[in-house]
Amino acid sequence: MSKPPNENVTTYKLVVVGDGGVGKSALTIQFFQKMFVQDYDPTIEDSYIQHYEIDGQWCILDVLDTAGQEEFSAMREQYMRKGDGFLLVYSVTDKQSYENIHNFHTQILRVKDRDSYPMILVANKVDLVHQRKVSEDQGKELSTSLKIPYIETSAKDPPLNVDAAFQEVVRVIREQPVDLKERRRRRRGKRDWRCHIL
Ligand SMILES: Nc1nc2c(ncn2[C@@H]2O[C@H](COP(=O)(O)OP(=O)(O)OP(=O)(O)O)[C@@H](O)[C@H]2O)c(=O)[nH]1
Ligand SMILES: [Mg+2]
Repeated sequence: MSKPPNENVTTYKLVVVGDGGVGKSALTIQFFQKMFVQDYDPTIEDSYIQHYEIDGQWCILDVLDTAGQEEFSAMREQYMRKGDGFLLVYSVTDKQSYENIHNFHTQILRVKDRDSYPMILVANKVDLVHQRKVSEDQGKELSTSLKIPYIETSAKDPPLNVDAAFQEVVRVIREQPVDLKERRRRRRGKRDWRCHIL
């Protein structure tokens, strides 16, 4: 990997959403800190920022790890408004978390007032093969109906597709046409949430 450039680079605000316990924090921490968090400590809101090179282009990834627990759902609209791209995460061991993906998807489109928005569908915990309740076919079926890419991940060591999931959502954002105002905002890298500087 080459050195991060000194000049301004584009900032992408990524938001990790999904039900409580599906592994949003485990995926985010595996991506940023290269370690697996075994314990479940429900998140209120955490954020991480780091220079990152994707497809030979440097950017700043500003990732918000959100609360899945229902009691914090009032915060959703606010972070949805600020995200440039979303990882919609469910656990393959939890059918309800798969069914709830529709709600997150619909709410993001409503908040953004758009017919489509950069998102990917993340099927996590695929290492738990014996506890699996949602098949790969069901995952792909959902991703096709939502018209977003599908990826299977495991945040557990050795991780599977964790870096690939974050990279993929950036690719989807980069493929979108962006208006000039939005491009300037991303270049300024204005932050709206508190972060852990790594
Ligand atoms: N086996 C396995 N366990 C995982 C994986 N991802 C997360 N876990 C475990 O699942 C539990 C919940 O993970 P978290 O990352 O805290 O879940 P979360 O989605 O952040 O939950 P909230 O913060 O409440 O929304 C923890 O005990 C993790 O260790 C995975 O890919 N495989
Ligand atoms: Mg969490």
